[in-house]
Amino acid sequence: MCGFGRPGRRPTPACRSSANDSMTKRMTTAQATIAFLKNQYSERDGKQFRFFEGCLGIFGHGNVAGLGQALEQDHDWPYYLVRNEQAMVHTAAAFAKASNRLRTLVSTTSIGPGATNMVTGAAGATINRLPVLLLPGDIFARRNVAPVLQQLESARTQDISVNDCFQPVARYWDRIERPEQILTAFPAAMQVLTSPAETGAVVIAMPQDVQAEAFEYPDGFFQKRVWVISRPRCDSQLLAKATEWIRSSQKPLIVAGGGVIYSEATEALGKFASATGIPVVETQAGKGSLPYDHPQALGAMGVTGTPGANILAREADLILGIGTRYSDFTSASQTAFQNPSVRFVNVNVCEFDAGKQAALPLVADARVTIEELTARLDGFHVEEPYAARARSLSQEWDKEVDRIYNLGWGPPISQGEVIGVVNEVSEAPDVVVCAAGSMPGDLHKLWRARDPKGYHLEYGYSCMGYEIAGGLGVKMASPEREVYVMVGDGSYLMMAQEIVTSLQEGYKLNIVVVDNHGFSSIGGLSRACGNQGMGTEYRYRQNGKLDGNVISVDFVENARSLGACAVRARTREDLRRALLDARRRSQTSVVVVETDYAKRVPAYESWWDVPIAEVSEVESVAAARTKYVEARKKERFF
Ligand SMILES: Cc1ncc(C[n+]2csc(CCOP(=O)(O)OP(=O)(O)O)c2C)c(N)n1
Ligand SMILES: [Mg+2]
Repeated sequence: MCGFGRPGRRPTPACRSSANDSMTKRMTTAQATIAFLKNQYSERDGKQFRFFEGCLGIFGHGNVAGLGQALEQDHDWPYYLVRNEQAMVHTAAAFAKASNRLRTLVSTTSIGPGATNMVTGAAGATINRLPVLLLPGDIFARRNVAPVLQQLESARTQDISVNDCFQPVARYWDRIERPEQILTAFPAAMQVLTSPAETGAVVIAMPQDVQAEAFEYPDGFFQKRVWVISRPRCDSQLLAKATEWIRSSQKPLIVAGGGVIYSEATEALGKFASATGIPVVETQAGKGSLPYDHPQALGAMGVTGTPGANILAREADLILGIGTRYSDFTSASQTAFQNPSVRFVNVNVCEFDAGKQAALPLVADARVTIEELTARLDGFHVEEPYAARARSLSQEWDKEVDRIYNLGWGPPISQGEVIGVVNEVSEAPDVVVCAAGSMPGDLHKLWRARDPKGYHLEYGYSCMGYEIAGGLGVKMASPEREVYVMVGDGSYLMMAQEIVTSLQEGYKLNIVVVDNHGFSSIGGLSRACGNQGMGTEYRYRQNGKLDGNVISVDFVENARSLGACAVRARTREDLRRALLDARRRSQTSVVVVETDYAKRVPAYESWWDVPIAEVSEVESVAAARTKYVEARKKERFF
């Protein structure tokens, strides 16, 4: 392969074939990048997918003449112009999540601010274990014209740019200083992106000059390559031991995480739970693992969990954690599992997660392991009193959801009722999307999931602004489903601009803006910590304080100005009607509903560690501290 190992960067045009006779093609780094990416495929269970369905981007001088040129001359690979680089990464991550990580989108930016705008999105993707490929432009490798526009200068080194900010939030990070480096960088990137255990944000910084440089690339680089996503099986001795542990348990409980859904193990889990009678609770990422009315389903667990799930977790003597990272919201800051002799068995493709909670680690794919456990546990069933207890807790919860859905509060109505109306108007295959504020907790508890892909919460990073951008990614991945984006007024004000992209591309979203004039979530938290909610409501400054009149933002006019169809709903009936109208429409629609800031869904049988000031002259803070110190005593080490 001509050009390899040569000190010079430009092979001679005559050099067309290598010693083993493979042909080469003279292309720019950017052209070769696009040609490579288009030909990558994933495969699982015999089904193949084009791994990169297209490229999202915003051009600037750092990519327009390189990647921009390559994308423009290529007509059979979609390019999507978006409005904000952070949003673009959320869109790509949501697309990947909705596709069970079998497909994703590429993101290209200019250098400088365009690039660093993606850092938040990259962190979100990595934390949520979602594959996204980011190609930020970078400063000249040639260096002679430095400092270029938007370059970070350093007196210490010339080998630095703002793209180094991506290092801690990327699962693979690289910078292409010579055109031939992509021959090794991109295959390595693909390896990480398609590994269920390793995946996350992959960042390949592309210096502006190198993007435009040409090289004799070997044809082999552009041939179709299929990355098989396997279903690894675990060590058989550990599996035998896990079986023994489960058989000898009195109160086993399954914690279903995102891995159950990504592995498409939901059906297998349903059968396993039916056969063994073991109750199932779900994390945010795992919600939808079972339909809400499955006999063994106890719904959400942890800080935002249902009473039944949290009571059973507290008492369980064996936790079978499948595809979960055990975030503090799941473990209730390590207070969830109080049985002194509780043991953990973790099924996880990722060794790092499998070992958490001092568990017996079954490092393996969720689906095949559930199937193997089902076979090995043949004849095992939890005892009837335990099964009956789980059943009755589940029935009680169902009544509580009905109560909250039909509260008859206001107007302004309660957030629980808004969730009820959206749940009732939406159909089984539809998707609800949310990320930050008070809604994720309420949705986790209250949403009646009917389809494994129907509940899309970004709660690893809980990033305000993910909602609309993420909704767009979900719709791009599943255009046949109606997508319901639930967004708080705070999140909407942070990032609503992808409404324009949704209209541009004809990807219809149903957006519900829940307007409570501020941060109901953080306001509630502030008060729970003994404070008075300073800085958590949108109010005018008055006498030096932010406690004047409510700032009313006209979200209807705002959404209309972006081109969406928008209406206001005051009552539950208004909301239902508006959502039914939106369903019939083909273009993005926004329904704005005012809710009562203070009418919250309670927490049930759980706790979250948010440290309270150890010393304070404020009585309520001191009181909160006393309670906090007491509650912390329940935190356990495993
Ligand atoms: C990017 C980002 N900044 C800050 C936060 C911290 N935070 C979590 S919820 C929240 C308020 C959200 O307000 P809104 O969207 O109106 O939802 P509400 O709390 O009213 O339900 C804030 C500031 C965050 N999660 N993400
Ligand atoms: Mg709000």
